[in-house]
Amino acid sequence: MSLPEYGECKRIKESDVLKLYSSLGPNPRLVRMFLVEKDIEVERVHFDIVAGENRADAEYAQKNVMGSTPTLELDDGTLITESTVICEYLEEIKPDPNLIGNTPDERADVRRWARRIDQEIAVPMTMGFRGGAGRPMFEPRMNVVSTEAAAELSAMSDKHWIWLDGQLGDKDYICLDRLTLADLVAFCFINFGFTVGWSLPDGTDNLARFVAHMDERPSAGIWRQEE
Ligand SMILES: N[C@@H](CCC(=O)N[C@@H](CS)C(=O)NCC(=O)O)C(=O)O
Repeated sequence: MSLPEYGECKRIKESDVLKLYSSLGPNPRLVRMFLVEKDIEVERVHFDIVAGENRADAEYAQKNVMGSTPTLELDDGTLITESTVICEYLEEIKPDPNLIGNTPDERADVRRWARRIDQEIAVPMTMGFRGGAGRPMFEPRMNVVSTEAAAELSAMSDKHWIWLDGQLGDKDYICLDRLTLADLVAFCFINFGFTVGWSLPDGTDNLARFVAHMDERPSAGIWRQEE
């Protein structure tokens, strides 16, 4: 049995217009950085999530049942949600430059790191923020944990940032010795933290160096834009 070549799923023509429903926040900004790295242009629909615009729009609720951003909409109306899934999709329609691995082994490496960062760091960090400083914004719109649990989750994610710092060591990138989705996920959640008054925990000098060199990439400019 011959398997299709990775990257063969090219449903998109150059002329097609992709629409990204986007907002402030690490998830849409991850996709936007990925798009810049891939040199893919999209039409952007911006929601003010602080004002809850994304949740007040009945049409958007049909496009993304979670009510959150980002959502990618294709010319034919196909909807793709979940930030890392959107990145995977973009990699398939435009394999170069490669950001998720060229071989099954490389892809396993990138996906394992992206998932570890997402699950072990980004999820507790986000839940800690939503149940802590972000409670006034999030409590009316979704389930949030108690203030005590939020503090524990924030402390847990800090410990895991310190763990990631050790894994990074003196390397420039988290895996494959080049820029991958894993670096973009880490960078976006660190920057999200900076936007809400968080700082890298003590003992993360490697991550501080990582942030400084990632900041030099044109795609990092997304984090300096007013929205
Ligand atoms: N698992 C989702 C998370 C999406 C998410 O939490 N998006 C945030 C912005 S970073 C959002 O829309 N927050 C406002 C809200 O949920 O109303 C993904 O990876 O795309």
